[in-house]
Order: sequence, then structure tokens, then C-alpha cells
Amino acid sequence: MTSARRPVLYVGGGVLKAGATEGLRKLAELTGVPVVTTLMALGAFPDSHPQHLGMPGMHGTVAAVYGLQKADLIVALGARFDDRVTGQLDSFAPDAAVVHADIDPAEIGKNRHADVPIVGDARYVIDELIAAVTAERAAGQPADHTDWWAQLDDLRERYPLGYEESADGTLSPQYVIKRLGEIAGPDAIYVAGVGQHQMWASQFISYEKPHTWLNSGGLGTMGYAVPAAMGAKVGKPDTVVWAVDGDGCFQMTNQELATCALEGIPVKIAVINNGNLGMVRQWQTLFYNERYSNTELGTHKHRIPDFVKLAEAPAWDRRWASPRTASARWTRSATRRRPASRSSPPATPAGREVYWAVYDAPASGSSGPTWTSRRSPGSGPATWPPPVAVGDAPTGTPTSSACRCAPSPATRTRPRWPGWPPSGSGPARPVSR
Ligand SMILES: Cc1ncc(C[n+]2csc(CCOP(=O)(O)OP(=O)(O)O)c2C)c(N)n1
Repeated sequence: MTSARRPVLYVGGGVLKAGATEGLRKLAELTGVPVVTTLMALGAFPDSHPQHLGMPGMHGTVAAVYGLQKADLIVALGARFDDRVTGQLDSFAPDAAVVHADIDPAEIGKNRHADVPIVGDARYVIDELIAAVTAERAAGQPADHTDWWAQLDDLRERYPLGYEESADGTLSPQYVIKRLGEIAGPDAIYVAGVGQHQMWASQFISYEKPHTWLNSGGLGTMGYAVPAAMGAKVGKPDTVVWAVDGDGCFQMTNQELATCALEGIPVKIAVINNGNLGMVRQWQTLFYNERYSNTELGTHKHRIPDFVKLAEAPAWDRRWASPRTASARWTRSATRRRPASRSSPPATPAGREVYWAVYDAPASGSSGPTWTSRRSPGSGPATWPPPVAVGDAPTGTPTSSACRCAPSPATRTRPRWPGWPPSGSGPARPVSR
């Protein structure tokens, strides 16, 4: 690190698991080396830190991708050279020597040859790297990364993360997520499902602290967000927990909202409803010649329920018999600072903070997407709707270097599949092309 001209610290989720974030910051600041953090490592190094290039890989920033690709030294800490980071392995970072530190020996050299393999807990490895760099510095080996930073800064300047505003003045999902992050702030915990909304949540919310981003980045399990948010809220009842979920993912585990109501677990959920299995559709667009198959969910038509009505369906709304009772229960729960127990009176507080923000794709025949938000009645001071009301979109057109929301595809009527739906169960319905 002291003799390399273009070094990068490539940080993975292992650094968070090892509790090595303090050490990472020390190492980064001591060496002046650029840092990239993977999807699993968001929060391990503050997003706002000047040495942070962002997330690498196919959903990453231009500077982070370029940084790894052109590096002459990659120091991988608790990361695994996943294909979403490297792309095609044989053309990934061709000039880089690799120092690969991981607690799991099976990871070392699995995808990319390690010139210096280190098996160990990231916390201890980082401490030893700090000691080694300090000794080299003392022996008069200064590092000069001026040219390297000039290139990277130029890219950061020219290609920041961005997105396109919709022409009709409706809100783009990236904007909604960005505002959510600005309003809830760096102390909140954010959880996401799997898909485009997950990528936008990773890109447009600023993660400044460890363990404020929970994500299923390895297996990528749709349905992760709601139960993960519940777990986070139970573990940290005083922290605001937001789940950013997709309309597809949310349907996999939304029944757990009943558990939230029963057990008093006040999570907040933003469903980014783009009317599609957006990420898969995006791949069909980009890699499968726009041959769309089974990705249109059809907002409020066939595969997507009315989420606002769904939010009202479980028992919590009915429990607000009177605002007075509701507010008494709320106070009691808030001062207890823990979830209501099973034997406590009906768990009104849970419902009171379950907050719904629904980004709606255009219903067929309607003029465009709409933003609706629903707050359960009698639930205290509003924190959400005003800042993201339609019309609050920023002026100017941000540049785009990130993925865009897949618009709802046009629909056409096609004969039903042979034998489905069973005869007598209704007319043929429009399906996506
Ligand atoms: C259990 C499971 N099934 C399928 C997939 C494959 N998959 C990844 S993203 C995705 C679409 C997710 O759609 P949605 O929740 O609406 O999110 P969007 O991409 O539209 O934001 C699918 C089907 C998966 N990751 N997990």
C-alpha cells in the first residue's frame, strides 16, 4: 500500500461482521487509499467520507468500478469477488496484485487469484495492516497517490449517481427513496427486499454508520425485508426501522404484518410499486432482447392487490375505537420502550406506526404513476407526506448513470394459456408481452 500507485481497499460484509469498521477508517485515513464498499458492506465506511468511491460492480458508481478495474493493488477485506462486482472474471482488474483477507479460507482464490492470501478475522488483519503501514512510513516510504486521486475525482465529478425525473411531474422511485433517507436520517435502520428498489435503496440512501443497512445480498431472497425489519425493530426498539420493499417481494411476506400487530412491532414500510418484477424485467430488456415473460404484475388488476386497502385490512385499524384510547395505549407503549407483550391489551401502537407509502405505476388506461401515501388515523405528528408530496420534485434534471425504473410495459390481450385459468373462472385477461 505504500508503494502501489493505484491501490484500492475493497471492503465486503466481513468487515461489518468482524466489528472492524473503526480499524478500517484508521487504515484508510493512514494510507489515503480509496475505499469501495460492496452491497453487503454499506455503512462499514461512511458514504460521506471523501475517500469513499461508493459501491463497485454492476450497480455501482463509475468511480468505484473504474477504481477496481484500473487498480494496481486491490486489498480485499472480508469480500469475495462476487460476480456482481467483477463481471467477467478474466477481464476484471487485469493489472492488479491482490491481497485477499477473509476468515473463510475457501473464499481465498476462489474467484480471483490472491497474490497475498491472509486467513483471519478482519479486525485483527486490519490492526496488523495498520501496524505494518505505520512501520513502513516510519522507515521513510511515503505513498503518493496524487495522480490516482486526480483521475478518480474527475470521474466522481463527471459521473455522479443520478436518475431521470419523469416528464409528467410524478415522482421517480429513486427520488422517493432518496427523500426517505434524508428524512429518516443516518440513525435509522434501512432494510430492503431484492430487486430494483433494493439497488436504489443502496444507491440513494446515505449510510454513515455500521449496521444501518440490512440486506439479503448473498442469496438474494425476495421477502426478506418485512421479517428483517421486524427483527431489527425488536432488537433495537428505540430505532426507526424502514423497510423499502418491492411490490413483488412484499407479497411474499406481508402476512407478517399481522405478527407486527399482535406483537407490537412498529416497523415502517415503503412499497415501491412499479407494477413489475422490475429487476427481472430489466434483465429481459437488457439481455433478452425485450422478450418479456411473467414480469408484469398488473397493478390492482390481477397480481397486485391494492396495498393501501391491504394495510387497512389487518386488525389494527379496527382497534382504533377512539382516539383517546389509542393515544393512551400509545403513550404506555412508548414509555415502556419495548414491544407490547402478547398478554397486553390490543397492540394498537403497532398499527399506529405502520405507515404506508405506495409508489403506484400507472393503472391501465390512466395517465401516469401516482404517489399516494396513507397514514393510519390518529397517529401523532406527521413526518412523511409533506416532504415528498407531488410537486416537491427538485428542479433541474439530474444526470443518469444509474439504472432507471422500468416503466410498466404496454399490455395487450392474449388468449389464456391452455387449461388456465380453469374454465368458468373468469374472462381472459391482458398479460404482458
Ligand atoms: C424468492 C426469490 N424468487 C425469485 C427471485 C429472483 N428475483 C430477483 S429480483 C426479482 C423481482 C423483484 O420484484 P419486486 O419485488 O417487484 O422488486 P423490483 O425489482 O420491481 O423493485 C426476482 C423475481 C429471488 N431473488 N428470490
